[in-house]
Amino acid sequence: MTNQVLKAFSLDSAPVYCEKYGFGHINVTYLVVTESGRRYILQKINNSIFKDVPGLMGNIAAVTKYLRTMIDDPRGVLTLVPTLDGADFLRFEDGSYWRVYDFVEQSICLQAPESPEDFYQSAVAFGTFQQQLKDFPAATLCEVIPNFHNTADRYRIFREALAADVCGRAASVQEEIAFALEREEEAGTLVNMLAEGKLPLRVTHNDTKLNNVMLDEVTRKPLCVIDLDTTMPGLSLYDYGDSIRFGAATAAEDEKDLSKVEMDITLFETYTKGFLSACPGLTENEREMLPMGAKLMTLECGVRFLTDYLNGDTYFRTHYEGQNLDRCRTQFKLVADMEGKWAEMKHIVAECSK
Ligand code: ADP
Ligand code: GN1
Ligand code: MG
Repeated sequence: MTNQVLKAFSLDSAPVYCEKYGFGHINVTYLVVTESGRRYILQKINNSIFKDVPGLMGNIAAVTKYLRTMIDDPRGVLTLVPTLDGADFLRFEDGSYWRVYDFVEQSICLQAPESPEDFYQSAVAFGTFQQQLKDFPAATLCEVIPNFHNTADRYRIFREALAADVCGRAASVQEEIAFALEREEEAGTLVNMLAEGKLPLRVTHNDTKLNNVMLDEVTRKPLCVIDLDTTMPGLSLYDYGDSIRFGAATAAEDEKDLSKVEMDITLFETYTKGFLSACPGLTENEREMLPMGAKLMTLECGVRFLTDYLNGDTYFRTHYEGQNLDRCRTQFKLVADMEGKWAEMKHIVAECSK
């Protein structure tokens, strides 16, 4: 099918290679190589998760066009390859949605930092992304997934899954359920502050995993931020927090041996420095809430993995039975670890804010 799909796009020459690529949990990504040797990324957009694909693609087209005016290196922003009809995406005859990007060449994409400097540079990348979009007209973006990082609402959905228990899995995960419920009261902290006008609404990426940033393979400095599907109005703390959740962890998101899973406080400090240096305009409240951003994004992600486990693994792509439960457990271990390091996290943020 990908052959048929590729025919609809304005590639430089005929495709000679097309294979699955990368480690995303949501879309299906392919690496495409054409006769000339040029490389592209083809993606089948997950339209059961993203209900409004034209709206989503409108966001990506607008944001990438805006960012392009601010950069010199063409690799500094994702470049959509149009269809032969000049559209930004294709709706294929079977109802599936597809898009093509130029491959970001001479780049690296990491699943875990290979050095603190790599992690620092990813912080600079996400901080810069937010800084560059500070005057972007946020109201023109559609809310791709409503309440995406509304942690309180994620709990509501979790409670529904728990009550339905469609797979009969709840009984076997009582410990995880209790862990989540013990922290439910905190879930509304950031959304409440937003509602009270104590935190500003910004244009944010909302999925700031380390593998959503490309670094130059030679300089290891940031090239661009990718995976723009969830770019929409949000809180700076979502972007900061999700990066800590994923990149400051000492083990993979689905590590089974929880003794290996910690939040590395040195990496926490490294990221905080990089993010604040690239994004100096954060308000005092935003800076003060950075540790809470890290904790709530991690807790929320754990709750989402647990919800998906209860629902029978219908949202996140899994490669083995129980992977979502493993993912949930690493997130909860990280939350517990952050709670133990809370005073230190606060201290680091205060020092980096001086
Ligand atoms: P998902 O939403 O499923 O995570 P991504 O857009 O993050 O999908 O793509 C998955 C992976 O494909 C990325 O982590 C990265 O390794 C690779 N990738 C995506 N876009 C590009 C690109 N334009 N150039 C090079 N690699 C890319
Ligand atoms: C998904 O698309 P990907 O794999 O970068 C998810 C994020 C989660 C992440 C957990 C649209 O991100 O919200 O934090 O998995 N994206 C969506 O690894 O739900
Ligand atoms: Mg991704």
